[in-house]
Amino acid sequence: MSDAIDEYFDEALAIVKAAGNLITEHVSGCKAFEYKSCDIDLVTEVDKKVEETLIGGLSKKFPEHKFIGEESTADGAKCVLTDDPTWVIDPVDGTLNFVHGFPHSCISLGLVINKESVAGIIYNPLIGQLFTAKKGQGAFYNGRQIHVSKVKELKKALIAFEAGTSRDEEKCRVVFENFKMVVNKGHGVRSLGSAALNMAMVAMGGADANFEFGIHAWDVAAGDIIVREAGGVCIDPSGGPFDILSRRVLCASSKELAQEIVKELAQYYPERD
Ligand code: LIP
Repeated sequence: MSDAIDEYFDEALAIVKAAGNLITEHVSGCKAFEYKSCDIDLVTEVDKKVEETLIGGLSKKFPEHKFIGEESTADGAKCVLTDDPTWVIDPVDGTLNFVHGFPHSCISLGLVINKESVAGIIYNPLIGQLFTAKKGQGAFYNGRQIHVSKVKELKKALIAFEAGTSRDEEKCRVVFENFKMVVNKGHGVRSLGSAALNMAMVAMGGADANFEFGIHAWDVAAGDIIVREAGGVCIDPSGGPFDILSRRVLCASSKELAQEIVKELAQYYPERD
């Protein structure tokens, strides 16, 4: 299987790097956008073009592979995850950042086989950040192997955390409650505006944990394998196993830190993907 994953990964990486040029054409922000679910949930033509480029390139190389993409789903495609090799794509993760010209947006591409992430690429071409991992082969940042931090206690943990792009009242209440918990009990809060890049920060040991409710499979498929290959854990925020379609994620440098966060979190259960 690892030879096949190597072949899939190598082809995907070349396509991702080429697609990154579509993003770097807008270094000062992409001002042409449309609204999706609300005024802070946006999509640009670049999101759509990057996804088309990735799906077009990968389906040509691997016609039997399946795809779950953010913008294809927005256009009505169903999120169906089988055991087949499935590419789970966020073409521009951090679209709000991309519109504003805040340079923390990335292509997030995960390869899921038998419902398990086995390879991941998180590529921010705006500032040249490439995070990669393949099952059993470690996690890398710009070619250098990375490892999660050794932090095991919430009071020493820097937590990557997002307000999200939903105006739902109950979701916002939970966001504020959890923000207060982290500010009071953690070492600090950081918010990049991209779930994938937040998870990449945990993988490289820059942040010690990240949790979020309301994300989608395409936000976390790559980050899941990258964090785990960097020696971290990726679980459900209630403490159970990670479920890629649940729209809930908690990743951390250690299971001890993850379990302490689980005990403190106000929970939110969005509709599944
Ligand atoms: C975004 C995520 C972010 C989350 C937003 C949104 P998008 O993805 O990366 O973490 O807070 O709600 O889902 O929409 O920019 O691809």
